[in-house]
Amino acid sequence: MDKNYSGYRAEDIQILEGLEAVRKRPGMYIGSTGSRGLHHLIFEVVDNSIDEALAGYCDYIEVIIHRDNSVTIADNGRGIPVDIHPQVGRPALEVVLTRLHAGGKFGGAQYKISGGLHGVGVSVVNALAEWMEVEVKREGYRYRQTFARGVPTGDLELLGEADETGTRVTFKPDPKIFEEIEFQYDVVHKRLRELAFLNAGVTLVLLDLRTGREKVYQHAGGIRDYVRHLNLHKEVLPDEPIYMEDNKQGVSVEVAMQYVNVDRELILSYVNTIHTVDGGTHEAGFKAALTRTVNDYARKHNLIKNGSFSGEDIREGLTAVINVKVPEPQFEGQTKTKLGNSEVRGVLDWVVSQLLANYLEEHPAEARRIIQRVVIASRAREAARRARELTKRKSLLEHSTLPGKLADCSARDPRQTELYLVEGDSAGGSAKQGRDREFQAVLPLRGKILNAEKARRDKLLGNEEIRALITAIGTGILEDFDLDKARYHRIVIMTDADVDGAHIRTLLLTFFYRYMKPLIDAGYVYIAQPPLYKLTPRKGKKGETYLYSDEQLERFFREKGRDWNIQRYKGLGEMNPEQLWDTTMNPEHRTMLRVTLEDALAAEQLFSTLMGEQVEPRREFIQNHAREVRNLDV
Ligand code: 0RA
Repeated sequence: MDKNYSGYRAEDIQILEGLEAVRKRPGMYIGSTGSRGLHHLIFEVVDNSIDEALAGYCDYIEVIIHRDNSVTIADNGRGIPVDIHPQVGRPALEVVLTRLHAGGKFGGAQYKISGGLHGVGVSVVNALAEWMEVEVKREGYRYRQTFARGVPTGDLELLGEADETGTRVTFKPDPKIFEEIEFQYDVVHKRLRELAFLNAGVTLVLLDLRTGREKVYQHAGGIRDYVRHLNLHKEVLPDEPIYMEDNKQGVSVEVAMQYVNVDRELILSYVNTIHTVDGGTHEAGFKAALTRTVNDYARKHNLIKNGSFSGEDIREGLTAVINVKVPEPQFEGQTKTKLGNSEVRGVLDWVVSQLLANYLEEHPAEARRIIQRVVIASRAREAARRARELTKRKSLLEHSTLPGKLADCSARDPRQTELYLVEGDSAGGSAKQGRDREFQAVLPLRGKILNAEKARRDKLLGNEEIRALITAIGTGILEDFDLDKARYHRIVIMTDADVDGAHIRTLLLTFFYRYMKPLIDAGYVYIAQPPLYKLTPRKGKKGETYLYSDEQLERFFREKGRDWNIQRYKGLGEMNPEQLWDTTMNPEHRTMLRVTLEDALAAEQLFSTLMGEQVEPRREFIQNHAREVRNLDV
């Protein structure tokens, strides 16, 4: 292995320093050494394959998670070049894999995925991998080179002939760098599905050899399919999403939109396949054009009497996906998820104004129904405003006393405090006893909390559990929502690992999504991770172990043998207060999942399916999930 390597030159020392920097401060390159950073390794390589697709050379990408948590990413792109790099005097592949930012220098793709944490280059992945193997098929031949922690363990080898082209990267994350090296199927699944929506015509495949799960993602309809997917099982308007596509000033623009019969607005925007969570100039341009164009149309056809519709009224119930490709994106904000390029605002404004006006003129029936929907939204908002003024805001949302069931904490700085939402009074009791009263508050919630789908605002606010929840959190809801009034910056949903627990979690997430969405955007909502198993040694030794997933259990037995008694926790109530503290609430030992907008959205969609007005999908769902839904009491 090492003996094949031809030794150092001045060049190599510089390279090592580069990759050494990556290993010393990995967070600077991939954000973190936790689960996010770990998964970023896969996505970084996949982004390179997507770049090949954007350049028009690749339509198939496969991700394989192996049993040892190594991963293969294979594509049918052009393959990483292997010719000798003129300045460096080494094969281009080796240069790309061992030098920071070397990838971009080779040109090719017009819209290289770069910015934020993306586009740091495969060399960063190589530096953070215990080992890596890269295989390339190109210009009739097959090549291979291997690396360990970013350093070549041999020269580029010629393996034989090849008809096709492509790149296959396999690597194992370095346990010396990452806190955990277990990839999560769900995280990879979500990103690949998203990429398939954003890149119509590219087939992505996920194969998890640890479980045998396999999934193929392919969406000929692109972001139109994305919008259909987001609106699944809801009443939609128009029947087919409105689709706009154009290219101006080197910026490619794609927008799909459709209304649903739910109050919320959902705009997902992407720049070079990166989800711009905080929006930016592309979203601003889209919104400006949408408001102006709908108002212009309504005026021209006498559908509005006087004044104009507000942007909020026009966007109520709207689902839109914006997908732009920008040659040199500038990302702003703390999380680098806001597009800054000012020229993009004008491009979106122009494209959407033109194409949406065309659509409305060519589809008068649909246009009329959309305006009708906007009129209703605008009347409802006006009525709600008057009602609020009438009651002089003396309502429950202000100055009301904290609910009696809330066991509050003593600290008052919301940045330090957390609120546990616990299912049932018995688990609530354990949590109250087990918590740290200084900064942890507990609010027990009863089983059937609410039906946020059918219950509209007034009824919802009449529900006692919901009122307790709203007052405890302190922010108010909907247009009265004020993030600064949040009494806790961590709101933790803690439910049993069974069907009822999943049900309550879905209900709560749906509620947060629809009525307190900024709370999710701010990253304040979490899901507690209580253990599934407790293991105690059989032979009177002490030391118990808690395990949090079936995979962990399987691995534990592989590594530590079977000499343990297993207790499967059916509910939080089975844990005494100390155990609950040790395993689930103590910040030093616990893991919590931070809820993303996507998680909340998925919950809301599940909820729509189960509780929505469309009967057929609900029946289908319940038939397909008969076992899990058996206990569901909705
Ligand atoms: C450098 C230059 C070119 C392609 C790539 C790298 C490349 C990297 C990866 C990583 C995974 N899959 C990949 N596919 C390609 C341009 C190649 C050319 O101009 O022919």
